[in-house]
Amino acid sequence: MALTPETIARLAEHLETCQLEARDTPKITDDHPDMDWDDAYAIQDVILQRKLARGARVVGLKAGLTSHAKMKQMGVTDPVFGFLVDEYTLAEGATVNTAELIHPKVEPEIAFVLKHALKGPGCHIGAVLAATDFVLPGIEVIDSRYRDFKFDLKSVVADNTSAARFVVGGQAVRPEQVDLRTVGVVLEKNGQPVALGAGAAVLGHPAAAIAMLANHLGRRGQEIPAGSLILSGGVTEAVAVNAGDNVTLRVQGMGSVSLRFA
Ligand code: OOG
Ligand code: MG
Repeated sequence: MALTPETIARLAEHLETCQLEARDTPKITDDHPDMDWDDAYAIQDVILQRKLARGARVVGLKAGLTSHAKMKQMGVTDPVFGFLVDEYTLAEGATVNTAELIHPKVEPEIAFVLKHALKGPGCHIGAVLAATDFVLPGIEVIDSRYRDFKFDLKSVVADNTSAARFVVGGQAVRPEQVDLRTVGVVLEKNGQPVALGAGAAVLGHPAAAIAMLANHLGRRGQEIPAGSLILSGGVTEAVAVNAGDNVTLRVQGMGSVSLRFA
């Protein structure tokens, strides 16, 4: 670790305050260029501890930057992982108050719900599919706290991978009922398709993102608990949204899920 515990705590407070007050900030590596991966995940963890101390509940986990479309859009090369708490959860068809967000974007995702825990190292898509109870469509609303969504990987990890809101819905299906590589994904904004893809855009198979998360946690002596909901990462590039927009995600054989922005 390159940063002191005091600096980690101060950066966590800064980033969380930006989230809660919908204010942006330059990326934190500008002032801390020697920050390392452990520092970045430690800052994310302090943000989680701050939320838990206020009574938040962890409702799931997320993988991000798992598709080439997303990596290219953000100019980075590796996936990142974050947490989901109850304050991020939206009901199907909910209205998102954009005044609480800085510059929201939406992403089409496949969500996994596990019936068994997953533990790395050595976790692979076979183990993920065996541990999966069902998969369903999800829209993630990301909202980087960094000015103009300009960040590097360590900064975005510290910022809990831009997590802000998410919704899951549509039709939950068992993993053996769907080929998650060829499943078609259509994201519509105001009735027009704005991003299209197939599941294989996510690391060749969305379950590979879950395996990577299990292996990442395994290196830290942690596991993905049974019952977890996990977002496997945007299938396409993220799409900016504004007040007045309606967004619907349709996933082949898995129904649709929608959000409105006001
Ligand atoms: C980082 C979060 C990316 C995804 O699904 O790729 C993410 C960002 O692009 O701001 O959640
Ligand atoms: Mg995402």
